[in-house]
Amino acid sequence: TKSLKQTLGEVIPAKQAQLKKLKAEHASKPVQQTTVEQVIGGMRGIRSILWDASVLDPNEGIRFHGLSIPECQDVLPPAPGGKEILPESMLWFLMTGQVPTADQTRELSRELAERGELPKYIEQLIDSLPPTLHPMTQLGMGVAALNHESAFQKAYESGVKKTEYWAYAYEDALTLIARLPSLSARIYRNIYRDRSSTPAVDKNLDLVGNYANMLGFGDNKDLTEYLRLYIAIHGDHEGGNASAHTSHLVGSTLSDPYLSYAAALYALAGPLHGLANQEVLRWQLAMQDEIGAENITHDTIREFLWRTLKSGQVVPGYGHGVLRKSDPRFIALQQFCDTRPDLLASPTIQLVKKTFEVAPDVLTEHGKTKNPWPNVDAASGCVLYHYGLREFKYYTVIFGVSRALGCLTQIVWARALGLPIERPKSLSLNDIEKIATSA
Ligand code: NMX
Ligand code: MLT
Repeated sequence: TKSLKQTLGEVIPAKQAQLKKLKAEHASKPVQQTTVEQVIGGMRGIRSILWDASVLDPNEGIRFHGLSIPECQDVLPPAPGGKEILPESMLWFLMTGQVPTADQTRELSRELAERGELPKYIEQLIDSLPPTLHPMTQLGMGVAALNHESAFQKAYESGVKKTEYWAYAYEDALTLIARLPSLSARIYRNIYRDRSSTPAVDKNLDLVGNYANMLGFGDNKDLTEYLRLYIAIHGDHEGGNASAHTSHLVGSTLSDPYLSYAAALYALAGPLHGLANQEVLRWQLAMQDEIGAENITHDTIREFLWRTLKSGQVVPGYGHGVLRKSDPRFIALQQFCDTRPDLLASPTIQLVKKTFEVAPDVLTEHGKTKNPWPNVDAASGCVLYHYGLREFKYYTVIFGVSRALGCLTQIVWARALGLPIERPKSLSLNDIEKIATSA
């Protein structure tokens, strides 16, 4: 069977030809007109990034190479004996646009496991950090330091031709994805558990099988399946979200994939982006404490929501920069719960469900957010919490393991397509005023 790298090598020329034709025949065609509101409003809706593997529709949510989440669940191979999408099969699909066979997926799992051990100096670096340092700060540091072995950086220094960059970016992408579980598990063990008993990477396990094992939850098959699903469907969310957009920008300077993804992780660590899954749990537990588990009703939740909003805070897990309906990732994670009686009986999961029954109305009445519906973070943490992974400051690290799939895929493609350094034009406030009033 063909490897991922061989398959990728075969699909690259057609995309290169498509890009060349676009450049030659349509370079000056306008894509849209930019408004003042977009320039001063976080660039919302400006179409300006080439990102091939996924597109976000405001109403339908994410599609990966044209497939919705349920369609991916139908065709992308799970683990032997499992049901949920393996992140390896999602990675293959994102990279190539082709659905891998079960054998190809297993080969990729093996390749990742073979690359998965951490170099000693990374272990020493992570072990030297204070346990009070946020797990996301530690993750970014570890990822950046892994560039000590960057194949891309070495190739650049040795004068490799631009047309070959993608192959070295690919090597870094695969090694980084392979090492994220051991790096992330080491951070978890150092901060919250005993690291001395961390198992080594098992060459016969898939990426998440190893991750769950190293975290200390390998015996929990349901949690392992949940992590597979979570990591696969969080893997990419088109190119405009803050972490994807950051990795694309930093990668465009020919900074190597490790440094580019470290930068992305620090965007993910903001509470309006990936840190929201930590915030949702903190907020839901504060709600439970304040109201008292026995007094949770739609009315008491409604009052708590209003208190949050009136104190000027956002309701974490709700709203979105693009989505205008419930996030299909939220729905997929809820469906995972719906098939398991233990999850349905969990007080935290019930609280999340009950909050969902009230929050959209409250947010609509509040009248500020353009989208009163839940995003993925509203659901992702409560299942981890139920299964005993209760240290919610760690949750964004799992998001960080996942988002590498999409960000690193696009770094490889950006090099394959020879995309230039990004350098948009900025405007001063006076410039914008002049443009606005002269029209
Ligand atoms: N609770 C309260 N207010 C909100 C919320 C919310 N959940 N969402 C948006 N708003 C406010 C927003 O702060 C803004 O207020 P102001 O005019 O005072 O600045 C107003 O509504 C308009 O915002 P929108 O245009 O609807 O949203 P925007 O595109 O600017 O921001 C988010 C999108 C996701 C940053 C925003 O909805 C939010 O802060 N949500 C809560 C945090 C969250 O769940 N983030 C996770 C996103 C998903 N992820 O994984 O990254
Ligand atoms: C994401 O997954 O990146 C978030 O939903 C945020 C976004 O798409 O803007």
